[in-house]
Amino acid sequence: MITLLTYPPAFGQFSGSPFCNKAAHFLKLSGQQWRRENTLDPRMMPHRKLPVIRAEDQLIADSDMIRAYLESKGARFDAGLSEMEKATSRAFIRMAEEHLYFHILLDRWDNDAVWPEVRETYFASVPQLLRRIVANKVRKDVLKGMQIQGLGRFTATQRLARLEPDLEAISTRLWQNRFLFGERPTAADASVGPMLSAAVASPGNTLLSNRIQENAVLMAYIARVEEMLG
Ligand SMILES: N[C@@H](CCC(=O)N[C@@H](CS)C(=O)NCC(=O)O)C(=O)O
Repeated sequence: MITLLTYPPAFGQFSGSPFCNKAAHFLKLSGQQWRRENTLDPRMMPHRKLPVIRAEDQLIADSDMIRAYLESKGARFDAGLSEMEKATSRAFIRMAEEHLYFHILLDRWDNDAVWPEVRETYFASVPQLLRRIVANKVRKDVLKGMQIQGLGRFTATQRLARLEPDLEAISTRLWQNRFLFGERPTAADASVGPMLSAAVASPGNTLLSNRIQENAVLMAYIARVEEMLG
């Protein structure tokens, strides 16, 4: 039995982390037997991040490495896709995980209006007396990281403008398909779906969450991908 080490449910989602939600999608699609184990503390994990799976007495970190492990056990997430589609799929995955994700991070960590809710959710395991001190230090580090990454220097309006072509690219693929590459979910859906869904689930209303919520195609797609998690 595979164990998914994941952050607990948050903001109405399987987990507060879209990467943990992605890993759960892959596990579900793989047909393997698995269970979840919740933790809020990733410090003992190989990359000090989650998700991680425990399988055959090994810890496997990183959602892409979890995907590779499941594929090594026979899962075929992209069965039926052409080489050209697989290449496009890879680009959509990177767009979701290396761009959209950082906007979600900023919507959660760089927004004073929702920070108390984010803090109390993410740091619930830290004793109350220390919680604000620990959370504020981590917040400072996260926001410094976003300054270095670059998106932390954009205004909210500039960020939305930068996201717009990505959201349009996703919608374009969905005009005629239930999922990004056809009638059934593939690897790209396990990545793009949870990112869009996490953007909408973030506490408060952000320009990004409003933009997605106003788009019927994206909202129907999020619902379809979420249905897969059951
Ligand atoms: N590339 C990793 C990203 C995982 C990731 O960024 N996890 C975040 C939560 S969404 C985390 O555990 N962050 C804790 C930290 O950086 O201290 C994957 O695909 O699994």
